[in-house]
Amino acid sequence: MNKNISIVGVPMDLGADRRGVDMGPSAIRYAGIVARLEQMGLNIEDKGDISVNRPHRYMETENHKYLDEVVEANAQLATVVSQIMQEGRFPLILGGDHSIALGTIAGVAQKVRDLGVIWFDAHGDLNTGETSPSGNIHGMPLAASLGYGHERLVQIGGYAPKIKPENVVIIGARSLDEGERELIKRIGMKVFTMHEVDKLGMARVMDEAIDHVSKQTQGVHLSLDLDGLDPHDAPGVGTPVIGGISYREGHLAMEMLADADILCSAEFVEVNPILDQRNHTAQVAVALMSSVFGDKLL
Ligand code: B3U
Ligand code: MN
Ligand code: MN
Repeated sequence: MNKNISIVGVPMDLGADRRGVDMGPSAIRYAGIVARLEQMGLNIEDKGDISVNRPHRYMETENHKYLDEVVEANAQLATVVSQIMQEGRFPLILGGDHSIALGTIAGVAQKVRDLGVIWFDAHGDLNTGETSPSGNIHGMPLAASLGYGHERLVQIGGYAPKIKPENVVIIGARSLDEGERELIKRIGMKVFTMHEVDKLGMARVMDEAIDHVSKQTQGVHLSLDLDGLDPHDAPGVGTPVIGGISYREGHLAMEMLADADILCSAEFVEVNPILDQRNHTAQVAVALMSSVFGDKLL
């Protein structure tokens, strides 16, 4: 496990078209992420936040809200993330809405050819401009990283595609749009919906998921959307969906990832302190991060 971690915040909410999630990085820092990881003996560098340009009026391009701004911020993020990788450090990215996965993955995949991805989410984030019911880019980053969608999203970082469908798993899905289901079937992607989590249990799901993403890859990126968890445990998210992963299952998943020692990068997204209860969701994010970096109960 890489003990040198570089934190980057991305105060982005334009991909969700809802205020508040831009304050996610502050909420997670306030919940004590740096001190917690330092207590575990890790070397932490906090690089501060990427600057996100806020337009003064609503903008939409072909069913993509705030396309220019989302592309701009993600191009910046990709550069920062690839520099961190180049220095041999582990990028830990704090969101911000899930559109920031575009930049994180663009930066990581530049350095790790054949990158695996574990995507915890209630949603698929596999929409394109054609299939999106909302025009919100936070519902599109996984599709664009696989090479589907608007050319400007697909080409962030200057190359495409970043990842192959056979190296990706989604865990916790329970709200997939019609176009997303079609894409999943067409490209044969592995999805552990809540049905599989209920039926097999999180331990078996994680065994299978880890096996799946690490077979033909040199490193694995963890993209964790807090709305993958149940809204009881993570209420501070913009699009909560009932019936999600419990706090305990989330911890088990993170601990199994730490034991497998396969991660090269991670991001924790969609924490919205405005919708939260006394910063609880940010505290949950910090607890999950400590588990994924190897915090042990004993
Ligand atoms: N699939 C819907 C809803 C959604 C996606 N991601 C979030 N919500 N957080 C969409 O708008 O693409
Ligand atoms: Mn998401
Ligand atoms: Mn989601």
